[in-house]
Amino acid sequence: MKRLALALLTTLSLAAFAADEPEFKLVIENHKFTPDRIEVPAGKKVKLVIENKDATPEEFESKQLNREKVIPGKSTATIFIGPLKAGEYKFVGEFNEKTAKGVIVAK
Ligand SMILES: [Cu+2]
Repeated sequence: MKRLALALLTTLSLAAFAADEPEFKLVIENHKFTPDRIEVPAGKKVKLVIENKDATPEEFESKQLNREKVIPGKSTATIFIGPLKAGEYKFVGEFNEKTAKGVIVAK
C-alpha cells in the first residue's frame, strides 16, 4: 500500500514537472526561423512551439539535438528537447536549408 502511494506520488510530481517546462516560441516565415537564436536553460527539459506561417511544409531538423519533425504549412508543432548540456545546438529547416537555420544555446 505504501509502495502504491509512493508510486502515485511520483507519477503526480512528474506530471506537475511536465507542465512546468519552459516554453520557447519559434516562427517559420518566408523559409526563415524567427528568432534564429534562442537561449534555453541547461539541464532542463524545454518545450519548443514552432509555428509555420508559410504555406509549404518545413522540417525542423537538428542532428545535434536528435530531433526531426515535419511541420505542415500553416500549422504549429511542439517539440521537447533536453535536458541539454551547456553548449550550442544548430538546427535547420531541412526543406529550405539555405535560409532556414538557427541555433539553440543552452546555458
Ligand atoms: Cu530530415
